[in-house]
Amino acid sequence: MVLSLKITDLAAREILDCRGNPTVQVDVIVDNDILGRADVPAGRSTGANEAHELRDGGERFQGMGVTKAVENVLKEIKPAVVGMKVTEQRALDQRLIALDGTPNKSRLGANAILGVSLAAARAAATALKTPLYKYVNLNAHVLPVPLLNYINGGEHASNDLEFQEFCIFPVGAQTFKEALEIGSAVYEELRAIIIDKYGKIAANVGDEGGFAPPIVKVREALDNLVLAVKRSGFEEKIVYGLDCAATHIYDPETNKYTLEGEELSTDELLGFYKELLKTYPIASMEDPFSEDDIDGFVKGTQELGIQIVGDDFFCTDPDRIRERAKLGAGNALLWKVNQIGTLSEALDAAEMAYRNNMGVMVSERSGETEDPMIADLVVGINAGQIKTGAQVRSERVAKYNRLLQIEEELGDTAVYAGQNFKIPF
Ligand code: 2PG
Ligand code: MG
Repeated sequence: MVLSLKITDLAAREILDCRGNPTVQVDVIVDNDILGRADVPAGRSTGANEAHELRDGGERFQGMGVTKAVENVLKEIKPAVVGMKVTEQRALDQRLIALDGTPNKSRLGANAILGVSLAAARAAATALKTPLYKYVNLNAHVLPVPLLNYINGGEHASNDLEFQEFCIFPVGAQTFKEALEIGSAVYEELRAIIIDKYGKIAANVGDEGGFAPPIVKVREALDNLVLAVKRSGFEEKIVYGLDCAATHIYDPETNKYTLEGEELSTDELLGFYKELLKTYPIASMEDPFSEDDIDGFVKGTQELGIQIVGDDFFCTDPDRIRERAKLGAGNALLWKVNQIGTLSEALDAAEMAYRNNMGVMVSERSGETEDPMIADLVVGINAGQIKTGAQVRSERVAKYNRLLQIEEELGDTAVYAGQNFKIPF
């Protein structure tokens, strides 16, 4: 049968994410029987400039319901896209953007729009009998270094640790598979250390599967991680990464950051980072300053000499990346599809980053489902780095397992980014 590749139907429903909050799932149907399905992730430590996530409000699910977004898919988006060719991703995304008509997708909801955009890509790949990563890019071949988030703080945990994520990068592994094996060894050493020091109740985990012990000091968290790495025997193969998520420790009224009981200026916080780098082999810091602290990002990028990743700072927005990269603010993009709201805009953001000599780290949101979409996307854009939490919660494992499949599928053509995570080729 010759396929028309036209969208013939759309379905959408409210499902739950890993925190038990509702989120949107969309089905795009092509030629009446080919299904592409995608789930929309949700953040908790969100930036002010993210595309708008439409929530119902009211009492149901503490206001977090997404029935309005689902209804928008069914009543407004469906009639506008049925009949379009599913392989015309850009035209489809542009139609969604125009239909919404607002700068931040607040009318229909970025969650409604992104669900359709991602499900369409998956339906197209399925229709063409191509793995999604290859549909995105016929030259897809880079397996990312996983940034394994083993100690959780900030808005992702119920402890008083201000920085959000303390991660290891197994850059010395030869393959993605080996990186996960190394990660697992470190994780189990860390569990033993945490139980030993803080008691077994402290080995409970945060939103992304990292431990969330009752630690306040950044150095104490890092010391535990370093000790676990030493005990694992993989010291030579590991460097460290932080997500400081500094937007959330910044007070715009005083223009200060709150850290470990002190109020710090941008320069004082920079000084704190410089001291940290003297002790720990940290290779990457995400949002070391607040989302609009351009001065902090410029100085950090110049003076710290490591990868400085912008999450809230860039919001996966090609325009913000262009403007801020010009100033030398940050040298890597945290790439989150739902910050911008369509796949093609997210692809533009990655390209904008590459053209400005920046690295790209693909990221999950703290609210995820079992949908492994970003595993295909990280390989599809040859990003070289993925941040998707610890390999002990199913919504995270889904991504890692998909990457294991992709590595096997790519066989000899697969390249593990390793030390070259910022520029993998
Ligand atoms: C972050 C993300 C993902 P959230 O800050 O990088 O780890 O958190 O999805 O809650 O914004
Ligand atoms: Mg972040």
